[in-house]
Amino acid sequence: MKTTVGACPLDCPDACSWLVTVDDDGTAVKLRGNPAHPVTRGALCVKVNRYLEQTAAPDRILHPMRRVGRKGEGRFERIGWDEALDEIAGRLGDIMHEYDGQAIWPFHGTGSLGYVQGMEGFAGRRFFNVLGASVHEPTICSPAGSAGLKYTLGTSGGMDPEDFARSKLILLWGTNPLTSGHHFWKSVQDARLDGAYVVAIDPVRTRTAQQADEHLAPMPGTDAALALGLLHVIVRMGAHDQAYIDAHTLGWEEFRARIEEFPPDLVAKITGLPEERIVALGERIARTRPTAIRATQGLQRHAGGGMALRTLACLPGVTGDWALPGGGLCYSTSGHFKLNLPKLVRIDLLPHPVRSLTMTRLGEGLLEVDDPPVKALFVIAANPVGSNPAQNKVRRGLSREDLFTVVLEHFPTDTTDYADIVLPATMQTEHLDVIAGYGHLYLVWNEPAAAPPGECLSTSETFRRLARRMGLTEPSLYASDEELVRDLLDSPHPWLEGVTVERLREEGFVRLNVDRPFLPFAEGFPTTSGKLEFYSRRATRLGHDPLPGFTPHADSGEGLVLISAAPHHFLNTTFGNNPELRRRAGGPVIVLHPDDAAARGIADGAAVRVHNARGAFEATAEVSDRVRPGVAATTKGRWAKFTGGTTVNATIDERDSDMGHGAVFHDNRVEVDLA
Ligand SMILES: Nc1nc2c(c(=O)[nH]1)N[C@H]1C(S)=C(S)[C@@H](COP(=O)(O)OP(=O)(O)OC[C@H]3O[C@@H](n4cnc5c(=O)[nH]c(N)nc54)[C@H](O)[C@@H]3O)O[C@H]1N2
Ligand SMILES: Nc1nc2c(c(=O)[nH]1)N[C@H]1C(S)=C(S)[C@@H](COP(=O)(O)OP(=O)(O)OC[C@H]3O[C@@H](n4cnc5c(=O)[nH]c(N)nc54)[C@H](O)[C@@H]3O)O[C@H]1N2
Ligand code: SF4
Ligand SMILES: [Mo]
Repeated sequence: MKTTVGACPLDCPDACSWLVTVDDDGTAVKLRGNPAHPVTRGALCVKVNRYLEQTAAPDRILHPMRRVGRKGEGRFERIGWDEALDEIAGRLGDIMHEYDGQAIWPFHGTGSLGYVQGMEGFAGRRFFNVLGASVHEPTICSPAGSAGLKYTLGTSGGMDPEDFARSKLILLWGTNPLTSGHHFWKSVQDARLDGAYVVAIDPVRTRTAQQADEHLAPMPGTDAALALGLLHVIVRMGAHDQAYIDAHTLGWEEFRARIEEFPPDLVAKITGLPEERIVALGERIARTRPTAIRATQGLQRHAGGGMALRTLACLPGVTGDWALPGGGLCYSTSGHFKLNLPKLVRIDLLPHPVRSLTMTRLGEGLLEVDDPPVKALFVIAANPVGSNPAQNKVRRGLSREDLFTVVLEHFPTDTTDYADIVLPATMQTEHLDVIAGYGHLYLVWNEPAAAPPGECLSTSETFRRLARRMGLTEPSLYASDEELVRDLLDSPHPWLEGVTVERLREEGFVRLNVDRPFLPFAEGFPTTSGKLEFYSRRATRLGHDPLPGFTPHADSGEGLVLISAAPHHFLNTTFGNNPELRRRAGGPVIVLHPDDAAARGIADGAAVRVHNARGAFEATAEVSDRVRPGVAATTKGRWAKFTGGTTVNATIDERDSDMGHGAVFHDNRVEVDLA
């Protein structure tokens, strides 16, 4: 028996460190949380506890396959790697000859956040750069919030989640950590032991909201107005920190005038919250130092998602919390990892500048983009039929007979059904990688523990072989996995000093070289002015309001606002095929407020059809005041092939949010009828 250290590759803030026990004949027999990692603390989650079961699942793809049926049917024949690589190389050569490399779209998803095999390093990107392929803009998850925060703070990185243990007031704002990254809860518990008060702000009474001391349920997409209303109360009380504002912020007088425009009675109308609850929370923030805000991705999947985070990040600038251990805001820590991404992805290998294609507008990209049209699509660790907006449009795009689609996968998803060639990919216990948490400050090492089953190849190796097959001579295309990590770690930034492959291997994880508590803006803000920018020239230049403000929902009008947030038992569509997790999750449910259900003659447990002009799906109604009136809730992550051919994503629009081309998953109006 031997034990190998690894890292969970899934798109989850916790980036757990795990230990794999391998028996004498090389089979991985046990996978558990690493007790030495200060955030993982020996526990994984309900999903990843079944990771080894997934690696050995009977539906795992073990060999290259070629389509024999119609696109979408999912009928394939087994072929060899040689045949698969020959066919791909031949088709790519033809497309490049007839069009241009930009007719190729390397569509990277979030199935793995590894820098070597996954999205963070755009595995295979060097290869695509040499071909001059279009650049993939990874917009599906968090770009709106990140872009918004950058206007205010100069970075999307904020507090260390571990420092929430020092907070006295915690606002869990548009985040459901007990489902979507439960290791953060330890910090909340520690803070509570020390007397902290916890408020959840979420249109839905989630698992997390149930555990909070107080729950406010605003209408979705109104958070920026709420933040301005809270600031109104704080400023009226004179509780703003003038000394901090003078020393560390830009544009206070202008911002103060904006705050004046949002008195609590108006904010009550916008948010649907009682005025006295807004005032009470404003007063509580005014008198509680340090106050910390945990706001994550759910909050920004709206037309005004970028503006929401931009505005929220001003709150600790007004109260001075950014200067205090346990004060400030945390969205994602990924901005703090100053890795050498340019050296890893080598954008300089592009023969000429190329266009970008936006991940969340795949339907449009396949059906409407011209000059050149997309002729080859590589889907890498993504399941766009399940996870993208506009499911029906995506299916139409993927059905194009003249589109050559290659999917690298573990399982026969709704997307592999449209592939011309399917390539079997290794899973995390079978390849090398390194992961950065976006909910902590550690780099986590993943050593391969077991041999890949069947003919599975890692993504990095797949692209080395394809490069050879195409006769490409650029030496960096043949870098080994370990060389790729060395390029990534080759950074002069002091926070990465001493972070080496050797140490990562030896220790399993390494914390960034930052103090504890971590005050990210102790030396100033990484904006042009060096200050927190209430007033942003950069925003103005890029066509936005110079000041933080409130941007309303775009999908206005009739119907209920449908939120489709993280499911407890799946991770996006990953694990959506696991029989035990499917059993525990049950079928698709839509939660309706009793008033909204009554207005439609819908009783608890009724079969309903949820629809809008974009599409429809079927679900069972749960009538409950867990949702506020006007709002309905379901979860993402189902496989369409198990739920009658469509999921909630059939109802979602391909529209961009206000910043960063982010998606608008929760900015979605639907009607609900008895089925
Ligand atoms: N179990 C599990 N864990 C996951 C995932 C999963 O699928 N399953 N997904 C992973 C991924 S990819 C990500 S990006 C993260 C996402 O995790 P979160 O950032 O937690 O995102 P969501 O689950 O989309 O939404 C979080 C909460 O925001 C609320 N919300 C939606 N709109 C609004 C709004 O306008 N205002 C307010 N105040 N609240 C709003 C929703 O009701 C929901 O409870 O989780 C990761 N972790
Ligand atoms: N309705 C609704 N939809 C949403 C959201 C929402 O809030 N509501 N949230 C969105 C968010 S936050 C995200 S991040 C996206 C996620 O959307 P995607 O990025 O498409 O992620 P998944 O659906 O998990 O599909 C990932 C696939 O990658 C495969 N995979 C995993 N690891 C590897 C690997 O190492 N190599 C290869 N080749 N394949 C691998 C898995 O088997 C899985 O099928 O979904 C979005 N979709
Ligand atoms: S999904 Fe999140 S909580 Fe679960 S093991 Fe992976 S990193 Fe940890
Ligand atoms: Mo995500």
